[in-house]
Amino acid sequence: MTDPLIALRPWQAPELTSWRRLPMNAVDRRPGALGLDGDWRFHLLPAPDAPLPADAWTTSAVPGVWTVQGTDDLPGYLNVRMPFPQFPPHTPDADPTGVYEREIDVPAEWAGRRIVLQVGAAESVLLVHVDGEPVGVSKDSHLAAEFDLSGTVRPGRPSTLRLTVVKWSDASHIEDQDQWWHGGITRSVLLYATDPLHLADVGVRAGRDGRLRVDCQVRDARGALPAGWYVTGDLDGRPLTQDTEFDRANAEDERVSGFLGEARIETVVPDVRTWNAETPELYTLTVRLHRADGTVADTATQRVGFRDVEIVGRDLLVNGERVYIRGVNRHDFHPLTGRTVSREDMRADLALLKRFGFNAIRTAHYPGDPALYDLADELGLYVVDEADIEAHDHAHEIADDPRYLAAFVDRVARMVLRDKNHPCVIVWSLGNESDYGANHDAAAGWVRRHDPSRPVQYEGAAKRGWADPGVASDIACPMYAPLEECLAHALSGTQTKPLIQCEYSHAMGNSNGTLADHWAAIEATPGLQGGFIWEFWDHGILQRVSDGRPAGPAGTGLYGGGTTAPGYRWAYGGDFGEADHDGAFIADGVVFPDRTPKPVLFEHREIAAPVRIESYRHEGIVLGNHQHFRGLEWLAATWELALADGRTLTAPAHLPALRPGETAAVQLPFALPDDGGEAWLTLRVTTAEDQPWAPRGTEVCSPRTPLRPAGPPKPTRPGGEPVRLDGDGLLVHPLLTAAPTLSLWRAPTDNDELGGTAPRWRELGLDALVRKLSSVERDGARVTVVAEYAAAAGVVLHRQVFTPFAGGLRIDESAELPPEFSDVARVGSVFETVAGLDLLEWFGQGPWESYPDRAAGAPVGHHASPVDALFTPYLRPQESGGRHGVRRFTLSAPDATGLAVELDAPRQVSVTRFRAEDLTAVTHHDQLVPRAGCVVHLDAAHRGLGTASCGPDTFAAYLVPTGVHRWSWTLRAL
Ligand code: IPT
Repeated sequence: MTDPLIALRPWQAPELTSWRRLPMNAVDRRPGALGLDGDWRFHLLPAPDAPLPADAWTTSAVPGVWTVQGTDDLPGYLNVRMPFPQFPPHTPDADPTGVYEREIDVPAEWAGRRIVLQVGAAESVLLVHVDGEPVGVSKDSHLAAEFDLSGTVRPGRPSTLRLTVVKWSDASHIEDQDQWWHGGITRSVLLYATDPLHLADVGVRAGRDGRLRVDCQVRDARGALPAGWYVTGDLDGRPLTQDTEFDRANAEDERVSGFLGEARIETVVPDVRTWNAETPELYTLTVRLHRADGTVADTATQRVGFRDVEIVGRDLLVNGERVYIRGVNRHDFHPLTGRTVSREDMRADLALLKRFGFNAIRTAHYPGDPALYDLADELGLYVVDEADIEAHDHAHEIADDPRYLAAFVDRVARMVLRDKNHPCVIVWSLGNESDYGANHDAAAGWVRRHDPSRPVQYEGAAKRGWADPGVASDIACPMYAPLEECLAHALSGTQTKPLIQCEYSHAMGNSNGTLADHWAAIEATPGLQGGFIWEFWDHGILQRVSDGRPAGPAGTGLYGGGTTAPGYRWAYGGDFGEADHDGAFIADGVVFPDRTPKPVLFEHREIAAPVRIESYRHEGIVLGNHQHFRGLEWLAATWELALADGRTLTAPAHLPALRPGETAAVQLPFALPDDGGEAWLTLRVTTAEDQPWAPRGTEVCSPRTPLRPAGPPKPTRPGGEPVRLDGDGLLVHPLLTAAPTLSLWRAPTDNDELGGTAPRWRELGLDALVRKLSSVERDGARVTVVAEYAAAAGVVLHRQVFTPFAGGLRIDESAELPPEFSDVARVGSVFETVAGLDLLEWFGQGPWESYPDRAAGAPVGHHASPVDALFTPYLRPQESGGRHGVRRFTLSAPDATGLAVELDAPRQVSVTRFRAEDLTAVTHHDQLVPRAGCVVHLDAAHRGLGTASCGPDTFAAYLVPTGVHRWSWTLRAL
């Protein structure tokens, strides 16, 4: 006989969102539950209705996705386009279907109890059977599905539980998020038991005025509620009782026939400690459901944060404060499991975000694991909770398709029902990139009735016009809007909603240019309140190069510091043989796949600095507290003074007692030496005590200010070795293996490629400059070499004047860029050194990578790094490793021999093992072969990074102008 669940073909029935699934609720049943995670019997069918062979079982780890567990159904990456051509709600016949089976031993003492199966998440359709009997169906891949097994399993006896997971379904069309496609059970499976009389849901409202309201939904699995039940509770040990006023009103209400099973607890907590992202104060609430005889039938425990969220005018307020939203979009991702993320991993994600100054996440583009919200409550992060709806490829059809109406409302409602008690959740999001239609308004209507305490946002609605996004959005939340448009809106006088970009500053490859400019504008412009960087992860899956397979969970320990062990690589789109894919667009996060921070995080940390140097005047340094809720007492600090003579002086700093928004002048602890040299003051700010997200002593920010600009360069004494040139007029120098030549090009970043700049560079021929010597003139010891660099677009004239001095050589260069050479990558010199010079020490910005439009996070000081550690291993090799504002540097061998370079002005410098063409010749970091010597670039001008892979390019101020560029430097042997 055909299985009725299969006969129903629920994978092609969008109207059917579930069958016999229990309503979603906010009661945490994890404590005391029977975990069913571990190895399950597994078989992968080619289609849901294919016959299941009796043998041929393998095993599969639950939770996990079979796409990284050794099956032939591998991960695939497509952003917008669906991986199959069928229109919604249709799916391909070939539809991988995982059948998971295991025995469950239901404890004998559960006899008479209500027994519930919870499947944490399965993508995309879940069919449940027990002992061959159909139990239920669920869709909505990132929320749990619960089924009542009370009548089906027999306590004390084993039963066979089968979970069938169908990969492609009508639901896939609304789960078309920009991430890998997988199949499997991605969150924990568990079984729990309650008394038949139970808390079906508990809803908590807790405001900053200390008001607490707890609404309990009470049900009895046997049907009618028994007489005499009641609830009690306690909040951090303070007893709470049922609100009799509410009972009376309920009983007198003619609309209510009999007593529906509602009870309320209401109280006011005096002197309440409010919750916010800076001081996430939590209370523990326990709610007990009693039988008439006073015995406890059910208990629910949860943490409560007292806080308000409201929109007043065009401001989003948390506890009355207009907080900046320093957010990031976070997906569920892990380089080994694909999608399954442990609680420890989630904690590490969020702790890292806190350490780098973030205070918000958007759960792009579906609700996270329940543990994520517990952690955000605890660590202090605002959450925009997003429903699992992205109809991207067929957005327009689906947003108004009544067949999908139930799914939209169901997904949004289930998220709200589950997460409503978390103080961290400050906004509900109706989903992502699904156009805008009646289905959205229906879902918005449900939320507004059920939870009027939080705003709703939906980017697609805001597309209608930021001033009036309609019923589906209380926030103007565009994505990748150019800053000037945001500013124009905020200054237009027509703005009615807070403007908080749901996605901005696309972090693909070497990116996030102009982030500091965005924040300068946000902090200066009422109506602009922040945004969410796209995105947290580079979704590179650890892949064995030999057979192209995902390493899977066995790959633990095969990566670190952003790169992989030899023989492995970070796979991106196309690496699993997908016929159609979107390449490295999946690698667009602020962390590497192993959560190693990319340089942008240091930039962000500084932009978000809680304490800042407002100004430096003769009377001293003015410090300001830029937080919203707390003082500076949780911070410790040290002054650091970097001097041009090579010294760095330090002194303890005493942070003044400042309330949010306050400033105070403090005395400068140093006297400046009277050599007239450049001097930079940095305040190193660290955590004074252990924080839940960072140990004591963790750097929080390092605001800085110049105290004295650079003086004129020291005169050089004439003399030195005569200049040696080869027949092409190229410098011959014992420390260089390649003479300094003109460089106008860089290995294109993802922004350069996808934003169209790099294709234009190739048209101009900048990647294939041909040098031709024009003239060599000698004037005493001084030699002038003029060369032409020919590209398809024309010719650039390059002049080098070599002047030897005692102990070194001075090189004055100029390059004249005709108008055809507009917007090039760089103008500067490139040369290569002998092998063995493996340590770079520099005076300039650092220690991390910085570029002209991403240099706010790198203080000026004396820095040192092994050359190999300077390079950032972006997944698709590209321009990397630059340091901005370098005044001078040495490159040395362990025996202290080497070379020293002094620049005429702070310049962009990079020292790596790779020529630009080495980087462009490969597609993955594992294919790079480091050169023995160093490739050194000194740039008179270097183009900003921008974010044009998805969003605005850099600003005009960061482009390389045409015309004449001049730069000078000296080269000495150490
Ligand atoms: C936007 C998506 O919302 C996000 O999921 C991701 O794809 C991002 O872009 C780019 O990485 S949608 C895009 C069409 C602007």
